[in-house]
Amino acid sequence: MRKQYLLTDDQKDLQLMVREFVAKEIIPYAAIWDEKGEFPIGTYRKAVEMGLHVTELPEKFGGMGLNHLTDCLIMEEMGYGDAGFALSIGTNMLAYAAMVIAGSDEQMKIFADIVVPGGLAAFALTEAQGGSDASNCKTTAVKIGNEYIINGTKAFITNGGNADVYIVFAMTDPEMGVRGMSAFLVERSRVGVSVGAHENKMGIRASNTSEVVFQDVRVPADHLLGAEGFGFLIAMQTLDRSRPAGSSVVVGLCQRALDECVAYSKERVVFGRPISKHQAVSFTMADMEIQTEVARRMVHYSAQLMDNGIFDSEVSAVAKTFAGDIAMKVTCDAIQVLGGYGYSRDYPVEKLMRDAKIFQIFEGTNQIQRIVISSALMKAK
Ligand code: COS
Repeated sequence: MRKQYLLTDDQKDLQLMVREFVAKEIIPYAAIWDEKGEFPIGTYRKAVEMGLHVTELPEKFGGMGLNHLTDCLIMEEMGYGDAGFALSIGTNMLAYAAMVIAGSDEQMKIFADIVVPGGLAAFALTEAQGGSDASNCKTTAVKIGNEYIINGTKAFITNGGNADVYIVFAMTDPEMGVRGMSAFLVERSRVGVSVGAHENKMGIRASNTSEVVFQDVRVPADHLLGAEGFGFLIAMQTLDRSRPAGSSVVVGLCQRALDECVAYSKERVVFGRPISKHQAVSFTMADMEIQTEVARRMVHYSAQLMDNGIFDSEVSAVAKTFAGDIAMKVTCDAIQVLGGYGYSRDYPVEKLMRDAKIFQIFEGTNQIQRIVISSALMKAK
């Protein structure tokens, strides 16, 4: 249900503008990007011209200054076209979220001066041995004089290979565990920053996911975000804030799966009737609609809470988990509706299923989200 009763006229206009962009610049090319496994930098530049890469960045820094809900609307439209592209562009705002939490105006300016003209940002938290265990961080940052020297390797970093600026999490005091982690703004141009292996992924293949290596990278002390020891908190709060926008991408993906099914089911005739007239198919699509719409409402609710200054990890985790889990069901059902054609790469739905899977894994697996949710249940009075 793409009915948007409660949106403002500005939000509806923006939504339409992005929908047209997606129809013209993304949908016709998504299968090619998927095949090649390459980020389409030319399309990114077109999105940059529209400011879609800096949706939430305040206008005073050159961004669009949109709120979380409006960002979610844009991300849903992008996800409708290609989840990999949507996630790459959205990762700019994931990195920005860390800046909002802990960055100074001077640091924000450094970030904006790189990203606004068309740079890409990345959020470099995950390490090979860490994954869900985010505090298991081996990257170190040692302060010498007025500089930090960063050493370590980050893994599975979205935009890792083509980012121009990274938010890097490193241990400034490894003895202190989660309280020994700090966050840094690191420009790609610094000596010692290099890109490691590129992941050859099952889905979201238009997004670049790579290792990033930091070898004796010197950054000025004023590139520390917030204070030493607050890195883990910054990381967790950033993910709380970014999960609704990420989940919007998969809501868009589910909507696409449903629209493909509706169109196909009206054309495909079996036993003398279009398959849309068979309840086995129409009820499947009704269930897809119910799940997609409930996910959308949950995601919008979590964004609206943030727009009202309420940052609730549990709400964010519920939205992320529900959207990611139903996406697997919705996209598998879409393949079933299209039958053999759904399983074929000549039709777009098998890609949607491959793209959907990551939403149960990244930004904290859905098992980790259940830790967050169940911990909130135990704490509730
Ligand atoms: N907001 C604020 N504080 C938070 C927080 C949040 N969302 N999550 C944790 N904290 C605080 C805790 O309150 C705790 O502080 P105190 O010791 O003062 O009570 C501290 O951080 C450590 O928390 P905890 O003991 O729960 O840490 P764990 O190492 O057990 O890990 C999980 C907690 C599993 C929730 C965390 O590691 C996580 O979210 N992992 C997933 C990482 C992830 O999303 N990776 C994707 C990377 S980017 S795509």
